[in-house]
Amino acid sequence: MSGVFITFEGGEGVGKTTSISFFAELLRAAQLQVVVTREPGGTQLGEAIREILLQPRTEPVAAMTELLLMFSARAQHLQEVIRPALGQGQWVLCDRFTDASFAYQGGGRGIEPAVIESLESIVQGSIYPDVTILLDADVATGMGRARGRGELDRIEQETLAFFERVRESYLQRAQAYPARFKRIDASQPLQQVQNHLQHIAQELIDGARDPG
Ligand code: T5A
Repeated sequence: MSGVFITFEGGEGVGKTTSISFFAELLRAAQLQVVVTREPGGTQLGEAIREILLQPRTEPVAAMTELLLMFSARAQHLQEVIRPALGQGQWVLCDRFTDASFAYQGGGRGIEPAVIESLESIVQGSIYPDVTILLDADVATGMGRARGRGELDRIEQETLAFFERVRESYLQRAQAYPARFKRIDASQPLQQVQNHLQHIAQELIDGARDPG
């Protein structure tokens, strides 16, 4: 694997989609080959699973069902998109990955981290993100932005306490893996978030050009 795998994480409405397209443009301007993708989704099958997962439903969805659907979509995504792109030396920018499973299904729904770690190892093999950009904002700020976009999906309809647990899990993971995580205060104005992203992109571009 010679490419670079970068994931963007954070709670609802923190600005991942906005940030990922800005970041992709910075890398493309440096003549790098970039693939932008997302989870759940990124393949035809994965997008179909995404719809099942996010559509509001009358029946309660079991936490384990939710987790397994996330990993089903991920298995397809790894096989069809992520592994081949990394193998060709491309930079893969992914809007959410397995840290989201630890935060939402682990922290949010209460599934034991060891269960998620087992699936992570079975599904991903040796593929782990090189860098994870955590856009962190207080829950009210993120949910306010998410609400501004219209109707809330099934997961967005969860309680504030759920999203507080999600945020806490992300922050704990950032602490546990300080070399991989880069935390950005996403409650700042967009220009400041983008300045920080620019700094991170430049460091990565310089590192790739001069690995020694
Ligand atoms: N999920 C996912 C799991 O539970 N487990 C898993 O394993 C995985 C992979 C879908 C859901 O799936 C769950 C988590 C999610 O609930 P999603 O669609 O990626 O995942 O999640 P969302 O958080 O809903 O993504 P969004 O696209 O809705 O939000 P973004 O991308 O974080 O925010 P964005 O960029 O669309 O910005 C929202 C608004 O805020 C503005 C933007 O212009 C936009 O209008 N904005 C700012 N405004 C002011 N200041 C800033 N700094 C701003 N940044 C953005």
